This record gives sequence, structure tokens and C-alpha cells, in this order.
Amino acid sequence: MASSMLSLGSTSLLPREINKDKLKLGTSGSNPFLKAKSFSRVTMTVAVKPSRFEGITMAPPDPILGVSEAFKADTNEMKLNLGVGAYRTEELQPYVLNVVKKAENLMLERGDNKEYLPIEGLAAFNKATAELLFGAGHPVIKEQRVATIQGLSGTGSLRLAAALIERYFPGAKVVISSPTWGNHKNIFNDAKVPWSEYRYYDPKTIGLDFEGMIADIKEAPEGSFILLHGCAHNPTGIDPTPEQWVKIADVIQEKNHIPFFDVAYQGFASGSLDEDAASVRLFAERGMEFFVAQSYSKNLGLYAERIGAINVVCSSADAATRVKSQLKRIARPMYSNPPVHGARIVANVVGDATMFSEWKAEMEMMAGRIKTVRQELYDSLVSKDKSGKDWSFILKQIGMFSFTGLNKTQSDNMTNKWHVYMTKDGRISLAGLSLAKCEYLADAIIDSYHNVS
Ligand code: PLA
Repeated sequence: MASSMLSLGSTSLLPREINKDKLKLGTSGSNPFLKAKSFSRVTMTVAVKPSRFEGITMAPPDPILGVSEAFKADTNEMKLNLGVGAYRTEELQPYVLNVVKKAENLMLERGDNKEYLPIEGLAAFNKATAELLFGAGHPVIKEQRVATIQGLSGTGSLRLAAALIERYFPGAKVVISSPTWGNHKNIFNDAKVPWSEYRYYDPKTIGLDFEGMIADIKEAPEGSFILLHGCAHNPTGIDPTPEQWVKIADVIQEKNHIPFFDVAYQGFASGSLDEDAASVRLFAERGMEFFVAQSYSKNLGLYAERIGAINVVCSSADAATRVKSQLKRIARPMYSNPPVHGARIVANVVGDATMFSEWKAEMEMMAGRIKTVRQELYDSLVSKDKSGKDWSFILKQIGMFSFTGLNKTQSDNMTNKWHVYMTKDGRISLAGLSLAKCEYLADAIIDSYHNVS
């Protein structure tokens, strides 16, 4: 006992500091908060205070990241994690892009330091990220009309924009697609920004409810923020066609709404950075003011580096300067300044012609693998399911997800009976699927679809 510390409620005392006046040794009396504890020869009584945190209830697990926790706890060897959208190799292992390793080696060789970044992040990254989005030399960039600041990946960038909306557009609503990525609602709730939904998914066609979407955007109070997924809509995998994007831009302009793009999958959906930015560029060409949150989690596989950006396209350079100053003001008390590692990786890869083309090749490879398993899953479903059900919606969806149409009970069956982990809205991440597991997954889906209601 000589070297140990005794803990008394919130204070810790070294043995020599304990005296008998402070502690009642050997008896707990009748005080309910006193407990007897035995330390070899002496029994001492210590006060156990009720916790100040009694009022804090247990939070439910996160509907997406909580799935990975449940997956880890499962010991069945057939288990498959199709919950979170994280790319895996055919061997179902995480993948670090070769070009990322190359950029990191360069950074080590150069002996880059670990000084704080400015509040707005790494200048070379901010330049590269806006150019990737709009295309280098785009008028919005040349005219310095984009306020870009580095954010903590897509989520942190969305959160900064939400804080800006709360501060400068009090009472304005953000209108989000139904359904959408689950965290959108959390982000706006936490930022105290009111939100409502526009129709997006039609369960009858397992496609886009375009009429409903247009009607709801039209109906939203003038000057609302319309949240749009730039490409590879999460969770449905259903994107508007180029013609539909034009109509969406028309109504948004008509109603003086402010578009707010979430671009989490640029280059990862089609394999082409330009193609996946087409929706955003259409709005930029029209001279509109809008927000774009970007993420490098998927397209560069930098999930844990938390690297992304928020861009606010303004109608003048002067407005962009002021908006940027306020974004920095929001970031400073939240996290002060962003992490440098991922920003340097992006800046190095984009800034070097060879690495840039290597990145594009790896992105195409990842997008290609997802397309191959999408096809294989479809083929397995068609050959195994004799009911005549049309599974072609799987091939029409784009990006890393497939929205299977399975309901919550059916999704539970996928997990409880088949050890296939997925979100309860029926979404599966094809990025976590291998060709070898397609047949097994098809069996699980067919069983859940036909035998569970
Ligand atoms: N926006 C959308 C539409 C997303 O799907 C995601 C990630 C993000 C933003 C944020 O990602 P980031 O913060 O890492 O940049 N969605 C994942 C992961 C892949 C998640 O839920 O956090 C998903 O499984 O839906």
C-alpha cells in the first residue's frame, strides 16, 4: 500500500496525506454515501458521491458507424460489413492508395514541419481543391469569387457552412432530400438550422421522384438552402440526369433559393473528376451564389485524415473575402485550425502531373471494382431468384452504395441470420463487397426479400 494512491470521490491522496480526522476508519456509520473498503489490514471508509452525470442517458449507436462496431463484435466467419461506405480490396482489406504513399514519402524526405496552419488551412490545398471542383481557370476562380477554407473533411465542412447559415440567414431553412445521408439532419440540428425535406426517392420505381422533387423545391419558402448531392446520391445511388439538373437549376433560380452541394464522391462515382463535378459546374456557369462542401475521404482514401473544404461561390470578390473572414471566425473557436497531413497529400498529388494521373488511374480502378461487383451481384440475383422480380435497379444506381429496397425487418434478417451488416434503411456499401461474396449476398437478399416482410 505504501506506493499506492487512494481515491476519495474526486480527490486523490497520497497515503501520507491521509489522517484519521479526515477519514473514519473501520466504520461506515449510517451515511448511505459511505462505503467500507478493505486495504489488507485496515478497513477504511470512502465517500461515494452520486454522479453528476446521472441525468445523462445512454446515446443510441450511430446508424452508420455503429454498424461497424456491431460487425467487429460478430465472430461468424461469413460476416460481411456493408455498412459504412469505405473502400475495400477484393480481399476485403482497407486500401491505401499508392499515390498517397508516394506523396507521404515525399513529405518525409522534404522534412515538412508540423507548424500550425492558418485558420483557413493550407493555401496550396485550398487552391487545388477549388480547381478540382470548378476546373482550373474557371471564371469563379479567376475572378476570386470563391471563399474556400479547409474543413475537417466533408462533415466538418458541412458543419461550418451550417454555422454560417445559422449566423447570417436566421430562420432560413435547409431543404434536404428524402432520404439523405443520415448525418445531414444531425449537422443542421446541432447548428440550430431548421430543415425540411423534398421528395427524392420513389419506392415504386426504385428511382427518382423528379416531379415530387421539383414541386417541393418550388414550394419551399423563397431563399431556402437546397441541399443537393453533387453525384452518387447517398443512400439511393440515384442521380438526376443532365437534363433534370438543368430543370433543378431553373426552379432554384426562379425561387431565389441558394443551392448547397455536398460533394463527397467526386471522381469516385464515374471514375472521372470532371464528370462527377458537372452538376456543380452547371450552377457555376449560371453565375449563381452557392455552397459546396468537399471530402477526400473516398476519392483519395483519406478517411481518417479528415480532409475536405467548404467553398462559397459569391457574386463578387469582395463578398467572397468577407464570407471567408466569417468562416475563419467560426472555425477558430471550434477547432482553431485544421490538420496539415491530409491537406499536404492532396496538394502534392494534385500539384504534380505524374501523381495526378496516377491518382486518376487508381480512382478509376476503385470505381471500376465497385461497378464489377455491382454487375456480379445483379447477375447472381437474376440467376438465383426464380420469382421474376426485376433487379435491374441495382445496375441503374451509381457510386459505392446500392439501395436494395429492403425494409428494416428485412435488413435485420440480413444481419441476424446472414451476418451481413448494413444500415437499417436497406443501404449496402458495394465498396465493402468482393466478387467472391456476391453469391452469398444474393442468397441473403433473396431470403430476406421473399421470406421476411
Ligand atoms: N456527405 C455524404 C453524402 C457522405 O456520404 C459522407 C460520408 C460525408 C458527407 C462525410 O464524409 P467525411 O466527413 O468523411 O468527408 N458517408 C459515409 C461515412 C461514407 C459516414 O457516415 O460518416 C457513409 O457511410 O455514409
